[in-house]
Amino acid sequence: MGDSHAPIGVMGDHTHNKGKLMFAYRYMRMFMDGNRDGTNNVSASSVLGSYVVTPLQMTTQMHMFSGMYGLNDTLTLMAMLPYVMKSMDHRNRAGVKFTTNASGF
Ligand SMILES: [Cu+2]
Repeated sequence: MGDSHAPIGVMGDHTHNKGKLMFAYRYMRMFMDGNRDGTNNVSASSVLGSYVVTPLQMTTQMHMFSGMYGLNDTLTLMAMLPYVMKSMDHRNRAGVKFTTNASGF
């Protein structure tokens, strides 16, 4: 397909000629706050009426490594390896706040 590419962030928009390689790195950050039930906002105290712990906010970060390789002029292989880091703040019925973290490939 030559040198034309969609904007960064648009994946799978092109192929490569035989033997051509491409590597990419992307960083993504997402912040979420509050709780919902369907389309309605739900307060933390309302959640704590039904559950012993409520989430308050969460931050997700992702390092995305990807590569492409032109197997031949009509077939391109693509692989993606995301490393995700999540952090969530909580509050329990006793008013104690705490944070949990998770990360990995
Ligand atoms: Cu490519």
